[in-house]
Amino acid sequence: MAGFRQSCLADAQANKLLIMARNVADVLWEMLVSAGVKRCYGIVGDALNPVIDALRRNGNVDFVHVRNEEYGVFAAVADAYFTGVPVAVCGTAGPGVTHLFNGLMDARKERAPVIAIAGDVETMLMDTSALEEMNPYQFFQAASLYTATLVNPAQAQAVIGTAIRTSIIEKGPTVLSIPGDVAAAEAVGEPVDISIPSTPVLRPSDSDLSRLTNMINDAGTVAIFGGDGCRDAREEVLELAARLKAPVGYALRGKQWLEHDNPYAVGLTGLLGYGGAYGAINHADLLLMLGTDFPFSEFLPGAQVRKVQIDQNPKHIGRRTSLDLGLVGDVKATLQALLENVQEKTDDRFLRKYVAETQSFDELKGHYVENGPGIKPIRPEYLAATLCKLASDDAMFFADTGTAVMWLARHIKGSKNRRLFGSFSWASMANAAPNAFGAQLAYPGRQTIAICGDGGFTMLGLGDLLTQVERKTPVIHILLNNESLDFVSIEQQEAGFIPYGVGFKNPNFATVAEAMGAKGIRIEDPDAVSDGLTEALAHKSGPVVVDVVVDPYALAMPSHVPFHTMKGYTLSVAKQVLSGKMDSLIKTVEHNIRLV
Ligand SMILES: Cc1ncc(C[n+]2csc(CCOP(=O)(O)OP(=O)(O)O)c2C)c(N)n1
Ligand SMILES: [Mg+2]
Repeated sequence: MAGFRQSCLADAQANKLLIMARNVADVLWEMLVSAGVKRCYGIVGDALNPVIDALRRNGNVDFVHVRNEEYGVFAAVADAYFTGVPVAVCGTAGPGVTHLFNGLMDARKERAPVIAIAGDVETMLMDTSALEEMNPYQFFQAASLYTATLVNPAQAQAVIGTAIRTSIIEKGPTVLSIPGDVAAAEAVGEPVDISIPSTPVLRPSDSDLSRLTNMINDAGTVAIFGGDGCRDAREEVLELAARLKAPVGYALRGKQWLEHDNPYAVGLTGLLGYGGAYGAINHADLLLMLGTDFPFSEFLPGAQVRKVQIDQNPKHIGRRTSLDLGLVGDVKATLQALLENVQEKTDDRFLRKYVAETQSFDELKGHYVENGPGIKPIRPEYLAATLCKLASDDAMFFADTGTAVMWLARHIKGSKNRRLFGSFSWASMANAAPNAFGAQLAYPGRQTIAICGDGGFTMLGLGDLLTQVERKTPVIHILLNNESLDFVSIEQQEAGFIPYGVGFKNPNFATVAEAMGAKGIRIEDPDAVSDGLTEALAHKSGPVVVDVVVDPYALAMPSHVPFHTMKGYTLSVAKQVLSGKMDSLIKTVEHNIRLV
């Protein structure tokens, strides 16, 4: 009996040792989980096999097997951006790793905490130009905030910890390159818990704040222009606008935080612009640019308007336009401090003028919406406005780079709980479907809508529709089927080129979707738009593809071409529209564009 007990004890001891023996990959997942990681999107293979085996044994991370690593990264970007919690992605040595790059650039631009695990060749093969070998430092230099290669198990805690902390605190992608032999090697030391500080409060010095207070108090009229940096500062921006009787314009990335339920909102400026924002910004005595790195300097005023910029990133200060004052600080903390001293203004004529201009612009914007039911092929403006009306109040909308962004900017209205997202700063095609997939995994059951280009959807979305079918994610894909890279086609025409390399033939995507196991709906007639969208929005048991045959000649007003490609014409059109001359332009452009 005693002997039996002894042998049981010895077995237990051995088991304990077995349980306790960790490899480096175990340490990796334990640390990632302690930092909040719940999902890892990617594709397995060679160097990653021990990493994925440790993930399986860990049991706390959902491995989201996608068909293309790039799809996984775009999903992770939306997931991480909205939850604020880090998300892992993985790809294996060489070609699997290179598929991560485009999405990681997007994570960098959108400031999403994405941690990439890049499989690497065994250490004995390093720097021998081995099969699938690639230098991660060189390759990821542009995208990653921190890149490390694990060559020794003793590095793990320090290096993994740095990758996690950098990604969360600096908000962006980091890369851990892990050779298969190091991932499988026995760990040195225990995993360490990651302690993440909450975001520190950053505000300008008292003397700078008092300079700003004086500038504001001295100004007759003030306009506000906000970007993504206003994400947590909506309340303060509105309070400041109320105090100063200041119209509030925004960049595309500020729209979802500042537009809804805001009596001071005056729309968007830039090539996608609408409303009184352009006029307000260019005619105020003082412009306050808050948390924005808006890249189109041509739409910002010259020396006739005094300009102040507040941003927590010092690199953003003064790089788009000359400033009278540039301050480094969070918008929220800075405005809270400012509101203690800034005086109330009583004259609200400036505000009322641009709010009224915004309202009348809304009517002009409605041209193709109201006439939509009678126009075939379907006008995308009508499609987007109908979608906006039918979608739920907490829907999350994602738009592909292409004309989808224009319709999102113009015709999808935000609300307190609605979210609008895209590859707004990196401007990659094909982001919307994966973005929506990632959001659906982060917020199961919430209405997630991807407005996709047909170019974008066939570039990346189609293959991974299979992933969505398997996962039964109820993402609503609205396809702008225009058999064209329409955005580029318009770009070419407006720059005086003959459209070339932009046309292609599509199948019936509803049939394709059905064949893949998704729900498919085809809409060809304008009077089927409302019913088709209603049916799609009600579908909860898996992905749905709504194939909408839309007018490829639809033009955004004002135009939307990057400034440097357009020799002044588009800028002039944009500025005319933003100055209230839209109806005559609709006619002019409509006629001219069809002549090309
Ligand atoms: C990966 C990538 N390739 C090329 C481009 C250049 N580009 C921007 S929009 C666009 C056309 C998009 O076409 P589609 O998805 O069909 O949308 P549409 O404009 O027709 O609605 C292209 C080629 C890009 N931004 N990203
Ligand atoms: Mg297209």
